[in-house]
Amino acid sequence: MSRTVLVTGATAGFGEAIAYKFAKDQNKIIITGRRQDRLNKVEEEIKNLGGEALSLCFDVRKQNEVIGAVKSIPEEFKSIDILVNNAGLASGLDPIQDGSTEDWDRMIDTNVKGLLYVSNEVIPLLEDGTGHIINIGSTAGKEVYPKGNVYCASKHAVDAISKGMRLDLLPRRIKVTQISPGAANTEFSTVRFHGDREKADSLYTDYEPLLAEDIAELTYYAANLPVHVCINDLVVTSLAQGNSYVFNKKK
Ligand code: NDP
Ligand code: 8X3
Repeated sequence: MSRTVLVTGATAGFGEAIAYKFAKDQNKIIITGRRQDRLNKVEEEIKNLGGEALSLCFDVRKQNEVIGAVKSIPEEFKSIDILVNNAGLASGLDPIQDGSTEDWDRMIDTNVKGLLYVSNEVIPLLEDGTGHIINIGSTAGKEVYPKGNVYCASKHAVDAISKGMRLDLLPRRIKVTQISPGAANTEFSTVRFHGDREKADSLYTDYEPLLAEDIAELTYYAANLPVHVCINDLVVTSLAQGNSYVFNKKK
């Protein structure tokens, strides 16, 4: 059965891997992000894998852009089965007393308000009885780690929003799943350190972190269970991670 899947933040990391995983079943994939060149590349790859693709280039922080993008979805993509709220980021890793309000705004506007803006437009397009929202949370949404302050707060908000969505959408029989990963080697830390790739890479040495493909696998699993089964929350780390901040590194 072919389904329509909208994945926010599909130009890199988890979202890109999720788009490819779902494309293999000849699904229709709506991919979003701010980088049009990346969207073009992912769209091409989805087609190579046998899926149909539609790109929407917008910033989840800008409500008018979100509204315009969802309105522009053509009829054949408009009946959405699965919304994957994945777009998100960390900006900075500083003690609260040294934090930048610009970083704080960026994280709250993207991870919390952006997720809400997209959900507000897409929930009306989900089918009662078969619709599914999958929110990408984080272990940072379960437990705060040193210097994680505002990023952790934004992911705790995703945790609460996911629970709230599940209650409110219960009468419509729309599934709400949160997937809460630990550290994974994507572009996440390069973005967090404002482009410092070397500093970002140093976080993933001496242990085997999660990969984007691991999260794609779990998202696909959650979306392919019998209709009466809903995974509420799936907390996942690599074998080297014991909670949101304790690691078993080789050195
Ligand atoms: P990446 O940086 O690799 O990918 C992030 C994606 O989000 C990109 O496609 C980016 O697209 C998109 N995005 C960011 N800001 C915006 C915006 N304002 N508007 C639209 N799209 C945006 O990171 P990950 O794949 O690792 O992260 C994906 C999600 O997973 C995030 O919510 C993150 O918090 C969460 N997470 C990550 C973990 C990790 O260790 N990597 C662990 C747990 C959770 P573009 O730049 O083109 O706009
Ligand atoms: C991203 C993982 O550990 O950097 O949510 O917070 S972590």
